[in-house]
Amino acid sequence: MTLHLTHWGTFEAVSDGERLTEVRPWRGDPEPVPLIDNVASAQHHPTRITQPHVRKGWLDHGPGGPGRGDEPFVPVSWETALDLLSGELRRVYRDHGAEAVYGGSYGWASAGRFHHAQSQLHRFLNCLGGYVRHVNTYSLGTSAVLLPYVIADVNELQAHATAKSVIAEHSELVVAFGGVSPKNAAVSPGGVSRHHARGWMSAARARGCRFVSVSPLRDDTPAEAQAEWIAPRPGTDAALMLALAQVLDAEQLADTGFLERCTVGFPRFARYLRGESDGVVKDPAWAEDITGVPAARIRELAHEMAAARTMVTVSWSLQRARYGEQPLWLGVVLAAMLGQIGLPGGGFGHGYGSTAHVGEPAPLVGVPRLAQGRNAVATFIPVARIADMLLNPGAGYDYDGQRLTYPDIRLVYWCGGNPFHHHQDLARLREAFTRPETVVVHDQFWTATARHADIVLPATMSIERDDFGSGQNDRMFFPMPALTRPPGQARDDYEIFADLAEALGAGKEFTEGRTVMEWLGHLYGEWRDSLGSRGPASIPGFADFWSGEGIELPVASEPQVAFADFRRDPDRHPLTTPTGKIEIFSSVIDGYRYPDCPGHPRWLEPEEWLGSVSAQRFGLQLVANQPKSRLHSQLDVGAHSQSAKIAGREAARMHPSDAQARGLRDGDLVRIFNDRGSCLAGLRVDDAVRPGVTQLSTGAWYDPDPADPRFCRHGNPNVLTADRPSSRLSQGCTGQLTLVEVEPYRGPAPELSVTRPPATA
Ligand code: PGD
Repeated sequence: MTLHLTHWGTFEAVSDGERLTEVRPWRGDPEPVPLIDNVASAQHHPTRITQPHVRKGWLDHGPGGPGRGDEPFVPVSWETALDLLSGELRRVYRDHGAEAVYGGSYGWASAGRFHHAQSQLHRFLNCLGGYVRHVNTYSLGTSAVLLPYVIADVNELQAHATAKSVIAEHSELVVAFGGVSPKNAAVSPGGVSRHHARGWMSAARARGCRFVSVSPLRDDTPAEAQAEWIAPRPGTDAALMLALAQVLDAEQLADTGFLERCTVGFPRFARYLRGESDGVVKDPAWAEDITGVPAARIRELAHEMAAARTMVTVSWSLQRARYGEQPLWLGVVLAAMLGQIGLPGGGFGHGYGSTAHVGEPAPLVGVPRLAQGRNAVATFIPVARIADMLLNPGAGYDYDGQRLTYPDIRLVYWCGGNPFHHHQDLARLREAFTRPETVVVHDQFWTATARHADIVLPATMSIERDDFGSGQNDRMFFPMPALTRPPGQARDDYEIFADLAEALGAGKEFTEGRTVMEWLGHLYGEWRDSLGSRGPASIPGFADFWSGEGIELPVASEPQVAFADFRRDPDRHPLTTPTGKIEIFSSVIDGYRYPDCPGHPRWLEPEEWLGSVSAQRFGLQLVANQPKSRLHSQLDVGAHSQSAKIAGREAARMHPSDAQARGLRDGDLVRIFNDRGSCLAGLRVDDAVRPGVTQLSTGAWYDPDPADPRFCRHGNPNVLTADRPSSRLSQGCTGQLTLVEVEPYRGPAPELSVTRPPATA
């Protein structure tokens, strides 16, 4: 049995050299998840890319967009593919410069530090002169910009979140806006060794801690928490939070001492709460109209929060929405008003159910990583502005207090991500993808992104290459020796870039003359030397590490309580915000004069919610959340992912009352639609979904109808979502919430093409 790390867990496997013949969860994992079943079952699927391909029109007529996504591919040899690609890179860098190359290449790729796909791509492009990069993520694009103004850098906040063990021991009440989802807490970038998604909640519950889960989906918090379920209209959490704050303020339940000592701007915010600035008191009756949550329950909840050691936690999903800054900021404000920030089990958390690593003890030392070199290009985009950039070269836009200009991109290079999974309004993205002269993709599978490229190069899966890995805030550092040979002609991204770099005269700079194994030994050795006495008691040499079962990294002896130092002495331990305090009003943000993100949090009415005019035509709020049966779009053809489909389509859930009103039954094939697009899905009728809501997770591979790319035959919700930013401040992705309508799909179900490779010529 050999160990292997993935973003969704660690497994032990037996292989016959070509395939995994036995896979079982790592014995150290207390809560293993079935997602590991996707790996072996997907490896040799017909959609695996096993040879380089070039789009026929590109091969025949040279660079240019028309036909991308429609035309067949021509299988070519590695020699031809690398010749064509190195020639094209040479042309674009020579004629248009590095500013014309988009190498942002967002995506989770695979676990493994050395073969991390973006690091490889960025290092390669830096050797050629640089590239236009992206900033922030689809996960946390809004938080990353807002939180440094309000409380802390988002990465610091996550890495040093109050430990789950501290919550289990001290919290009396956990109010979870967006829930504490066990499916999301099963994954973490870089990998998970021991899952702890449920155990800490059972322990807290056994001690008498209560959980309140505020979400349109009951199962956003696991059964172990025995949570009270409060289901406001989706997208209205800010109104609910304002009303909770209003009760605390009006009934003198707010901790004025903490507000004075540790925050700035409460008086200005209080004028808004009290209706002094706009004539509207944000009381529970006001919030009931917006949220649908009874005013009496809001009032009581505010009392309960004030009377208990309360953790206010906000999921990442809440900020992945229009005006997503507001509920996030209000989570901090509520926690500040309760005055418990910095106390064990109290305060504010962000993402306990959004990824495995939040609330885990932070290792005291990092693990090795491959240096990416220096990017000579300063131009960047906020990650979710990809379609805007490709469609509007030279146009200006706002971001985080700056006025920026979109570059004129001629070549797009993607490695380790799937924009035709992760971006919103896929028909618009498809249009945007016709603009560059050349699109290059390395992937393991014929994802929709690969199908919308010109040059497609087959990459190895992590089980097919030698690497080592460790997840964020994870204590284990594992060797990851290859488990099987790669199928067909698939190659490591590293080898592909090494050959291209050689052809372009940058071979030595890229490889530094090392093979993969030499790199692993070199990086490990450097890391081991750099640690000195900070490392684990005895760190083995590379040979012993490679043949061993992983190293346990040291963590602090005391579990973390976020902001404890700051609370103790805010002057000696100031925050990194502009004033060093928690900012309830931000004069810097106020100074930007963005109507969609003013100087203190507010209720801002989104374009698409159940109270808006559009809801008369599209009466259901689509929640496009993270899938349970796979990570994002990865290994969608794998056995576990496929087992959750209905007649091969992604499953959409809906409350029985909504199904009945539309004449729908469990198992029906349905059409979900709005003005942007439509998709098929299989229906699950389920009272765990709030009435007025339908839930369709992301990640079904986009399968556009040849006659209408706005129609996805498979169930990708991003044909429906809007490509609208959270605000001009953060320009974050807002894929979580969209208005739709659902009807029975009449007529024969169209055949899926996405489970077959594309046509070849
Ligand atoms: P993945 O499916 O993980 O999605 O978007 P992301 O692009 O990260 O894509 C990774 C791709 O990399 C896959 O195609 C995989 O095959 C490929 N790959 C894996 N390993 C390697 C490798 O070693 N080399 C190469 N060359 N390729 C590799 C995820 C993004 O989606 C995220 S993080 C979030 S949080 C967003 N969430 C939402 C949402 O809530 N709602 C909507 N509507 N949309 C979202 N999109 C976002």
